[in-house]
Amino acid sequence: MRSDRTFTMIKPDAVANGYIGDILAAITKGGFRIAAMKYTKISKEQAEVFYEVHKERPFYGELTDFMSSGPIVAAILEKENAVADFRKLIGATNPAEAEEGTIRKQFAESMSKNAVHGSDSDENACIEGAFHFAGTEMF
Ligand code: IDP
Repeated sequence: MRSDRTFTMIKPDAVANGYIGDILAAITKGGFRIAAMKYTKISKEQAEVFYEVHKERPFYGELTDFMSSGPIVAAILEKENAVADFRKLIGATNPAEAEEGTIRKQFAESMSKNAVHGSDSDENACIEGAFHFAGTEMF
């Protein structure tokens, strides 16, 4: 995947709370073009693979249970400087510390149920995008 793309998920809490439309609007207003998108659900096993880097962290079980607990929206987003600009748009991991106007400040419930995922590097954006999408599903 190119360096002008990042990967996101609207997490199960935000989907259950009815925020898909609001979050997609914020993403579009933030200047991102949707290159790929799907409404889907991941299994506990898939969540464990996706979040393998956090395997040793105390919240790994909670995180993978949560991410497999309900449907998500997965998407690949395109914009110059996509990874860094999207991390700025979503705000800090803990919504209590996120800046006003950020997606997590507006829509997240807690540190674990924090509404959205955003890749933290070009390399991870590429790996995470390929986890969810075939080349023929990216436009
Ligand atoms: P990020 O999503 O802002 O990049 P990471 O540190 O990579 O944050 O953590 C991945 C995800 O794991 C977070 O988005 C959040 O859902 C969850 N998480 C992180 N820290 C905690 C914690 O201390 N307790 C529970 N869940 C956490």
